[in-house]
Amino acid sequence: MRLYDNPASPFVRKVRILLQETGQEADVEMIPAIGNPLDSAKMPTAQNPLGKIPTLERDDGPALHDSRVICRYLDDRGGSKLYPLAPRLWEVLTLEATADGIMDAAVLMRYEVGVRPAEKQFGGWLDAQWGKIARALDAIEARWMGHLAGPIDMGQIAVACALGYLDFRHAARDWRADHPELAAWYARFAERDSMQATKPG
Ligand code: GSF
Repeated sequence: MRLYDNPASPFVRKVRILLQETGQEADVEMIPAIGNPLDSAKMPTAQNPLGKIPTLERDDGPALHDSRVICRYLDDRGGSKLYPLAPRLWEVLTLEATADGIMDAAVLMRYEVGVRPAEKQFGGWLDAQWGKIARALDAIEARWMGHLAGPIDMGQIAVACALGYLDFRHAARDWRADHPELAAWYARFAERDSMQATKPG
């Protein structure tokens, strides 16, 4: 299998962490793919019409995307249980969707300042996207800490990837200031070998 990859991508990091946690990393070749909505030349548009990564090319079937589909496929292939059975599955999927939403907003903020021409950048857009991130972090701090204390699952991995991306691209926003319990959880989770081996760069 071939995974289209960018070491800065929090969504690709979800897949890379799952591969390490399930002992499948040797089965996947990483293919560099750097791009953005205005420059998709190096993105796998033949395998994923959206031109986004991660995209997983398989030898025995069509390419898979997006990160949630790829993670569920690899979790099934590895016989692991990072997606548990129902009813806990519904919580895990909702927590992963919350974390993915943080990543979506954080990536859009990055594109606003890193891709759009300076004269077209709009501060209100950045504040609106950060508002989604702040509400999501507040919700995790208020309602999900019990879940985060449970056995590792894909929701926890997605939250860790989202927080690592905030540190990587939006450190000045200091997400830890208003979320001490989440910060303490992340300090412990970030010590995992799979986290240490996939730091964004
Ligand atoms: C989002 C992937 C994504 O936005 C998923 O895999 O869960 N729903 C998808 N990937 C970004 C790279 S990133 O993680 O920074 C991407 O491919 N951007 C290029 C583009 O054209 O949007």
